[in-house]
Amino acid sequence: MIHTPLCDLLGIRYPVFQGGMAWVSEGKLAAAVSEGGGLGIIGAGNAPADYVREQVHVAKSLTDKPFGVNIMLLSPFADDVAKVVAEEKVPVVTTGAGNPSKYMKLWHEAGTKVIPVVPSVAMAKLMTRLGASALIAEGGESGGHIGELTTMVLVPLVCDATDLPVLAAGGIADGRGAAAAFMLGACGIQMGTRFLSAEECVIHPNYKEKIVKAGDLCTAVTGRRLGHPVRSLRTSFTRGYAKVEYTDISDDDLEALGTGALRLAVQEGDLENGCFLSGQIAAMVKQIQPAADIIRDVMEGAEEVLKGAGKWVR
Ligand code: TUI
Repeated sequence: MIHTPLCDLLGIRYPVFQGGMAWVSEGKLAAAVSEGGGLGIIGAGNAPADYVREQVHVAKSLTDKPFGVNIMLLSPFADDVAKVVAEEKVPVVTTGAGNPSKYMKLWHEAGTKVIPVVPSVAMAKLMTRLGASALIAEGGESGGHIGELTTMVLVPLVCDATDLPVLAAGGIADGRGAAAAFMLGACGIQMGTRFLSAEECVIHPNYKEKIVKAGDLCTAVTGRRLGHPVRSLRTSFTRGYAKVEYTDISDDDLEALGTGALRLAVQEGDLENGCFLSGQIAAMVKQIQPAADIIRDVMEGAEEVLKGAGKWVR
């Protein structure tokens, strides 16, 4: 059995987070992950506060175990969602795509543990100073909005920069990846893409099919020109975007190309216009299974790998 300080900090059986994915991780998936012994996380994305509150109630109705909400800080509703998290006394909040400093006091007063995604050493140090409970070091192999550094580089650098527990994210979907994360100094992992194939994940069947059929060169990054690079499956959407990204198209028109594309993928399974966010590791995701089985598979796999980790040592 793998047990780390993160398990004690949060009262969870396995040191595994399910990444808070916009439009994707609703209360049902988060509750299934928490019931399975990990930490399920509702993805607020660009959704209004009422929707997030509703999903928090769904999660509370399905599990007594701790769960979290992820706040996407570029959302126009981030301020309101931050308040909902405090009012509902959500046990854990994770943040992405920005700096959550201005909300830390509010969350701490509500007893909510703050676990930000940090894409750099500077952000790791700042969040440590401001009282974060742990940090998520997410490498650019991951799906959605990505930073510059890879998981292999970012995780040990962040571990060296903080005394807090660090979770590794980006490019992890099996026991080998989880074991490697522990070797880099992490004491937990976060997975997003692997949970896209969970039975309890409510995305359109076309989305799940694309994930389980994805190959090694399956993703592309769009949006670098606008300063927020996003990784998704190579589709007619990414090809169309790439064709115009470095032309004389205005920033507003480029931005408009992406607006609504994620919702089209998740809810309509729109193969033509949808943006199917995914990490590079989709190539390793081969079956649809319950969230609890995913967690168990990955952690039992990690245990096997770690038991054999000394095999080359003489
Ligand atoms: O946030 C994510 N992944 C996401 S957010 C998202 S929705 C979206 N859609 C279109 C454009 C942008 C977002 C889909 N996937 N992952 C966590 C993450 N956070 N990755 C990188 C960062 C990050 C980047 C900069 C965190 C902090 C940060 O700070 C910059 C600063 O100094 O303010």
